[in-house]
Amino acid sequence: MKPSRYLVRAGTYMADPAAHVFDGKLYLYPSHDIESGITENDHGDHFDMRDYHVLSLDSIDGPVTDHGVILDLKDIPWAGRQLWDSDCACKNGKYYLYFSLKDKNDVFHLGVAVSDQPEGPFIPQANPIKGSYSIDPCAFDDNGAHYLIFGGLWGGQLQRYRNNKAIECGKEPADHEPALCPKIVCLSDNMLEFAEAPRDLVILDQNGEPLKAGDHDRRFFEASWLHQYNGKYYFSYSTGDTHFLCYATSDTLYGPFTYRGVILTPVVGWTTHHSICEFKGKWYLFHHDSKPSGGRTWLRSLKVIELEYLPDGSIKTIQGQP
Ligand code: FUB
Repeated sequence: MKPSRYLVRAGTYMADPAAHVFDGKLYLYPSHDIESGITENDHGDHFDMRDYHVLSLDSIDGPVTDHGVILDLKDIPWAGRQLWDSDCACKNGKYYLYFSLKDKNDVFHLGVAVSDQPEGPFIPQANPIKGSYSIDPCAFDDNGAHYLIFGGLWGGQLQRYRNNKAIECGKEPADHEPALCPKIVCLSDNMLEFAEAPRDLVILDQNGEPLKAGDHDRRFFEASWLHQYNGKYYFSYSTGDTHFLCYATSDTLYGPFTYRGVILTPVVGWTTHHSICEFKGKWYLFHHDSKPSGGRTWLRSLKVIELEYLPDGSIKTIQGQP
């Protein structure tokens, strides 16, 4: 297997790559990291991104085309600050970019912007998606029915909600209590709204118990991704403060999912975020690290490496710092 490779030239910083194949081409929808001078803190204020680009590749080893800015903070009517992770879905020839953004009250919501082509430009809706909160939308197409999976702790504000309602005191549950879950929601026919109330995507341990909030090596933190392999649903995510990319599997879309293991051990940098995509008959992990920026966690670089499934459907662990 080939070693991982960086996808964007030195000095350009991008992260959180969401990979999709549209019309035979591979498209990446990353966050666009910048140096804005904000001091690093647990709220993630230093991730102060202001626009999105889209990248495309005709072959996995070939050149990467940067299609330039596809959506700018200044063009989003409800924008406060911080364009975090995004993802894209295609339905009936239109493309929908789902993104994480703080409103003018510094509260994260999910937004959507529409284009006639995968490389944009995307036109944002006037308001965030009604009922949306937190960050990191992953768009999943289940045979023509479209879903978002989302959520992220700490700076991603998921701890401020219970049962889809904002709570007075936004704390994580105690260590012995079930961990907060990522959310899954079906999208409306027009792709612009939630068609239902978001549900918990529950992750169980091998004994069938929900992972506990204190299980920092395995519990969900942020960076949701969902894909299907051999008829099973694979939900993968970051454990945040322990810096693993993990996965859990289920026979059904809404779960519950069962924890299966680590896909990627910690990389250089605090965050770890990814997507998994099949392209021309091979499976790949797209992710980022902060090695090229000398460990500056808010200046990340995109990488790709081939993913290996074992005969029992498990994923071979990749070393983040080989
Ligand atoms: O890029 C900003 C945030 O960092 C993302 O939304 C998180 O998943 C983490 O990668």
